[in-house]
Amino acid sequence: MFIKSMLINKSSVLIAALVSIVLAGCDNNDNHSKKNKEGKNNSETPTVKMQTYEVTLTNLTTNQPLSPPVVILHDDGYAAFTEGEPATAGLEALAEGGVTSELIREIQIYSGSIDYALGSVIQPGSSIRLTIGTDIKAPKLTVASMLENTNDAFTGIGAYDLGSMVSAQSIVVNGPVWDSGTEINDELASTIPGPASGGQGFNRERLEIPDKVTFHQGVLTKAQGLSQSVLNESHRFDQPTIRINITKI
Ligand SMILES: [Ca+2]
Ligand SMILES: [Ca+2]
Repeated sequence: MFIKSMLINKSSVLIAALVSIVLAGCDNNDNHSKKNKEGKNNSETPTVKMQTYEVTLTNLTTNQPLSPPVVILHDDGYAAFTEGEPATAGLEALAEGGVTSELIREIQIYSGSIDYALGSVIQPGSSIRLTIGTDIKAPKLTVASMLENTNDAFTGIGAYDLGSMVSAQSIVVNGPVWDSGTEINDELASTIPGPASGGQGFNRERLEIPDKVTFHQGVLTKAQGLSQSVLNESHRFDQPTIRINITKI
């Protein structure tokens, strides 16, 4: 099952985060990781951050649960993904199976300044709110989450500049859908990991040509003539698919 495979693949950091979600009994959760310039990981040391942001994520789709989102505040040197470029191993795992551990590992080895928070699954029509702090004066915001009833689609935003925000200001940003370019959109029961099928998610051996991140063209489904598809009309989506409300505290 999708959730089961996610748990198996999570790092201890993520498992701890999931446990804290259960214990807290709510959908809000924080999970910070700060790197200093020497690349040392200070994630286990609670510190007071210079500035804090509340990020509320809303799933705008009809029947596409969004996998646990990774919310990242970072400096100019980091990019979780770049349109037109091949996906990183971390993005591939997230986009194909909702697996966050590899992307978090990439964050933790990044040598610049970076902080992240990890959310829980966002069901269609639902929202979650995360709080994330940073010492970066003019941070960029990246959000990434898989559309679970797809082969390798993910939504979010990449390196959105928060540098001009002032305290108590709120903004809204809508996120499109990208195809990670790491798996063919065959929509087979065996390759769709979400509740639509429970097939296999992440598979490094399953490739797509061209191997690059592009805007997603949408799922076809049986109704659109793809007879092998396990998806139906409810799994189709329009852009945008995620609404991101950002408040600087
Ligand atoms: Ca694809
Ligand atoms: Ca793959």
